[in-house]
Formats: sequence, structure tokens, C-alpha cells
Amino acid sequence: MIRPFEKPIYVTQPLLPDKQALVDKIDEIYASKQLTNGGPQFLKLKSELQKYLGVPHVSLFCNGTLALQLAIKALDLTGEVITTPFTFPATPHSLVWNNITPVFCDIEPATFNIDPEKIEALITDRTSAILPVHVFGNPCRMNEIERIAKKYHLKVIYDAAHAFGVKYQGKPIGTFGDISMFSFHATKSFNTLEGGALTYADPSLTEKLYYLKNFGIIGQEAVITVGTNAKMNELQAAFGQLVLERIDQEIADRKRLTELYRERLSGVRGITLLPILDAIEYNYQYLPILVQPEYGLSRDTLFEKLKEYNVLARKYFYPLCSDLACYRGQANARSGDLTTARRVAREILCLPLYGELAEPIIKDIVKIIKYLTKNQ
Ligand code: T4K
Repeated sequence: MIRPFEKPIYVTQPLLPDKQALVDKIDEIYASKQLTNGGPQFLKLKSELQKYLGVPHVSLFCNGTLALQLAIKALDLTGEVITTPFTFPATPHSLVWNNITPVFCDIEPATFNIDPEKIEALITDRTSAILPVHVFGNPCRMNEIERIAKKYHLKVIYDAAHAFGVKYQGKPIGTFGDISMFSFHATKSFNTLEGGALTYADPSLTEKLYYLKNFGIIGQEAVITVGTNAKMNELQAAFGQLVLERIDQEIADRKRLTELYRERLSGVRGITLLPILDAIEYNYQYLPILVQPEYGLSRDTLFEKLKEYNVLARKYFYPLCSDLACYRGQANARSGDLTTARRVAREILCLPLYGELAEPIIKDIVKIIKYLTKNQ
């Protein structure tokens, strides 16, 4: 008999900076009296992230969603954009905020990323771009996606919200496509409380993005475009600098804990772990499993039973975006071939994972998962 945990075990807990170091940073902010609008903390984080992410250009934002919305705007996308339904609603929402129709494409069973084989059939004369997501930090098949984009003169924006620090064949993930978006939300391995970034190679985007996130203001007396307010403030940037000092240790801890889960869960019938692809440097941001029929209990039953043990796993991403009330009326959401996405959304469960999670807790979570399948 396994007893429930005394306190909830969350799917994640944020990586926090050293408290005294944060107080020192706050002293600096007090002394400067600059709280936002591109102050010294912002500039420092920007240059540190450019280095860490290994990208030619980076632009910082108050959150990932606004960053994505403005990336779409900066590339002047219109009409339809092909994306995945297996993502957080922020992905298709960012298109709709730009008056663009998201066209949902099925995903690959091995990675849960958009299936490049199914993209071409969805291209119409209204298509302006492809918006793939590196789901759970596993890179999409970027060579294939970019080959299609080139053939049809489409832009590519990667939603890299989950992919902070990931490299593919030694190349930083933020160097692919026209623009990549990173989320620095509290639930991400690297966080600035809330925050986000865009990375890109085209230097002309720097000015465009600056105006878009700062009301379109140029100087004190002119506004050249209808921008919004999406700036990252000084406290976010200071927090981010300190979190960045700890990120490599965090990733190493998550790797160790992921290996423990993998070792303990291997051989549990009906529980499948997401493969970590060859040729990538991974960030271990999530611990997704598929709960398949051979396990005996459905994903929903396992989710509810884990809750009874105070293990608060999450169904990222269920329901599919194409099944949400705001999208399911769309023709492509109703009739599109989303067979793999539907199955994965039915089977997916993200187990708790964060650097401070104690190994005995993981051992007990796995014991519970094994106990439940034996004692149904
Ligand atoms: N694209 C993709 C593919 C994304 O996954 C996301 C965000 C975005 C775009 C948009 O980026 P942002 O605009 O957010 O920068 C969470 C996050 O809010 C969201 O950022 C994230 N994806 C998504 C996958 O997960 P919820 O609704 O699950 O969050 P919440 O508040 O339920 O948090 C989950 C657990 O984390 C809690 O049970 C406890 C723990 N937690 C959470 C917070 C906020 C903490 O311990 N401390 C905290 O401060 O969406």
C-alpha cells in the first residue's frame, strides 16, 4: 500500500534565483530608477541570451504569446498559416489575433511534431507560412519543413516555447527558420517570471520588432506603425540574468531525473516514453508519457488516480486546439486528417519534472504507476 504524498507534487516548479542576489539586483534597479523601456538590466539580459542561445539577433518581450503575435506581424503574414493542433492555444491564437486562419496539420507519432509529409496537401494560394512547434523540446524535421517553405515561397516561424537551449546537429535551435519564439514563463526551465524572446537572422527585423513592441513610437513626436506594448521590464530582465546563472545545473538535474524515470518506467506495459532524438542536445523540460491500451487503465483514469496520491500530472496538450470551442467550427478542424494528433492527445500525460524534485518522489510516482496497473 502506497500512501498519498503529504503535499501536492506539481508538474513543475519554477527555477528561482538566489534570493540575496535578487535583493542586490533590486538595489541596482532602485538606484537607477529605470523600471522598463530598455534599461540596463534589459540590455544585459539581451546580450547574455544572445550568447547563450547562440543566435545572431534576439528581441525580448513581456511574454511568449505577444512575442509570437508580433513575429507574425513583422513578417507581414496573411491568409492561412499551417500549424499543429497539438500545442498550447497560444500558438493558433497568435495567428487569429493577426486575422489569419490556422490550418491544422497532423503530427508525427514519434515526436508529436507537425508531420512534414502532410504539409504540402494543405497549401493553398492563401497560405503565407508554416508555424511548427518543437513540442516538449524535440526539434521538428526542419530540413523537410524548410524545403517545402522554399518551394512554395512560405515563411517559417518556429514556436520554440519548449526548446530553450536545445541544439540540433550542433546548431542552436533558434537559428532555424525566419524567426523562433521562446517562452520564459514561470513554468519553463528558463524563466523571467513571464517573458519571451524572438531570435532571427535578418537584421532588418530588429527595428521592425522594436517599433511593434513599443507602440510604433519613433523619437518623441512620431508614430510610424500601430504597435502595441510588449516590452520586457527591468525586474523581469534582472530575474532572468540570475536564473540564467543556474540554468545549466537545472538542465543537468532534469537530465538525471529523466534518466531515473526512464530506467524505472522501462518495461511497464503500455507506458511509452517520448524518444529523445539522436543528434540533439536536449533540455529535459517535460516528462511526457503515452498511456496506451496495454497499460490497462486509460490516461484519464491514471490522471485521476495520480491526483488521489497528490501527484498533479498534466494533460499537455488535451484537448487538441482544433477541438477547442473557438476552433472546432472551422472546416479544416472538423474534416482534416488529424488521426495521430487525436490519438496522442488521448494518451498523453506529463509527469512532474523539475530540478529540485527529489529522487525518492520519482521512485514513488513510478511505484504508484506500477501498482495501479497490477491492482486494477
Ligand atoms: N507556445 C507553446 C507551445 C506553449 O507551451 C506556450 C506556453 C506558449 C506558446 C505561450 O508562451 P507564454 O505566453 O506563456 O510565455 C502553462 C503556462 O502558463 C504556459 O506558459 C505554458 N505554455 C503551458 C504549457 O503551461 P498552465 O495553464 O498549465 O499553467 P499553470 O498555472 O496551471 O501551471 C502549471 C503548474 O506549474 C502548476 O500546477 C504549479 C506550477 N507553477 C505554476 C506557476 C505559474 C508553479 O509552481 N509556480 C508558478 O508560478 O499553462
